[in-house]
Amino acid sequence: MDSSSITNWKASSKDVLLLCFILTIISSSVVASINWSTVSEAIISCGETSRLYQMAKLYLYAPSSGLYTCPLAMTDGAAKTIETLGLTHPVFVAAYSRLVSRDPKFFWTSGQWMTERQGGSDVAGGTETVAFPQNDGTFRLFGYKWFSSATDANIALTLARIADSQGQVIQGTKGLTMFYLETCLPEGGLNNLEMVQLKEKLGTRQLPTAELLLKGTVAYRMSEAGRGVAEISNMLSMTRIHNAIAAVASMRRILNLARDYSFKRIAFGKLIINHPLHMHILASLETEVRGSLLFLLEIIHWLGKLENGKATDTETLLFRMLTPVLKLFTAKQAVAVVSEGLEAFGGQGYMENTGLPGILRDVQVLPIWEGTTNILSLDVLRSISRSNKEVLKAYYHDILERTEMAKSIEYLKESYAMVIGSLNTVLQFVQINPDKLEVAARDFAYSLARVFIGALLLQQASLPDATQQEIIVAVRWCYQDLTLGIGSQQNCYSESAIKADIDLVTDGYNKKS
Ligand code: UCC
Repeated sequence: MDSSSITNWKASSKDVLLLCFILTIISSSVVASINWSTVSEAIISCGETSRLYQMAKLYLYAPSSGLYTCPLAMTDGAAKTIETLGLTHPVFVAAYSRLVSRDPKFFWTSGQWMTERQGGSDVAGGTETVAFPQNDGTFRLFGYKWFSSATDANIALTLARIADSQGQVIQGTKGLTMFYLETCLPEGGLNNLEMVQLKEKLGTRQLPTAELLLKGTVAYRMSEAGRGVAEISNMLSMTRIHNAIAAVASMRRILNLARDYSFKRIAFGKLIINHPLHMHILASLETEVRGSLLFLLEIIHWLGKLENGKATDTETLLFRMLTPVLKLFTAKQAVAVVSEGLEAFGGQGYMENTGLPGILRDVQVLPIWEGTTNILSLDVLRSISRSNKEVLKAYYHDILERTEMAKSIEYLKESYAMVIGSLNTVLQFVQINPDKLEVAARDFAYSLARVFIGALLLQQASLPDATQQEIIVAVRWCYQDLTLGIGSQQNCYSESAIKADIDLVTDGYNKKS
């Protein structure tokens, strides 16, 4: 990225001060492998840690942003896509300069219009929008976009099928091409599109999401014809990381509120901070949040390294496999942690005037958009097969390396054994059961996440200056079943078990009605 990018900004003394502030706030939960003393130096040279700085700010901002982090995520993804594809057409160059601008008057945000009426996961099966080539090299798009978040964005990246001279299109993934469009025309007015209706959503209501009718919208081709899905994955990978930031930040917000409340609320004659059961639950949430934050920061660290040409082959492979794991794991965890967090307020957690229910409503979108849990679990399998399983070897060695020190520390030995035992179980499962991987994909992805977080926590707890709390968190994390019993429940994934699943789900259901 060049130095004008939002991700590789030029640091001012104010920025460095802000960074120190940020690091103070998150210092109890930083990634062990990051040498923080070099961070401010690296920022000034816009190096591999600039992504950490960007994401640390977003992490702090997200819970109070009124969902503005959603357009920021897509803007980041659009800039990254233009840059990765090396697009030099003046339209893209001009847009890029706006997307990465720090001048509010010049800055543009981007949307991402991928979902149509036929559905969102199976993009190739759902996309009906047709792009008609024009003599000036542009295209006119005709179609219906069913879920366009941050509809007030200045531009959008979208998918469509290019029509040939007879108006015919190619179906399936190979017929999809990625396009760039501006929502308003230079001369004013909407770009031949109609906002049919704003969506009524469970949460994220601060964020306008609309159904849009494209009626000849002027657009520019961004990808090679037929490479739309593959190329828009650049954007998806970024927005999935942003999704994880929102997830971890929401967990931290509710937990900090619950902790504060426990110092104010008196029940059964004492502050609830003094009730061991209540503390036990908050401590388990604290463990979840710290583990997730480490996972998030590690992925972001790799992202920065990748963008600066500093990532090793192992890190490149792991980044591809663990980005969907991060998204799916933290999103689901956010719903569970925020729900539990609300309970820590008793009835107040259910009252709209506390502002707490909105946090739960908002996090419920995180497992749904940007790839549902199942879709991302399958993406994990895709990344494994694309690498000929090399990524699993990388994962194995990475975990051995991270946990090396813990092996010989007396109070971490048991946790170390848990992580390594679980690691072996997960990898053996892949070797022994290639035919069961699809149905087990979600359990498998969770196991990858839990084992990896265990390794990160152990790595942190092994450092000479590890705090008592970091050691406690590592031990607690590793005490749980990190593999969800994947090794012992192979029968749950067999063909007869799949049939039994259908029988169970359809039991009592009248298929004819
Ligand atoms: O929901 C939305 C609302 C926007 C709100 C924004 C919020 C931002 C976050 C805010 C934080 C606060 S937008 C819609 C989101 N939709 C999705 O995420 C789509 C979910 N579905 C999938 O991801 C599916 O796995 C599909 C669409 C990719 C599957 O499609 P296909 O056609 O079956 O895909 P293929 O054939 O497996 O892959 C086509 C190509 C392959 O490359 P080549 O052709 O070179 O072999 C794949 O390797 O795409 C490549 N590919 C990827 N590459 C697919 N997925 C990836 C990936 N994750 N990374 C790299």
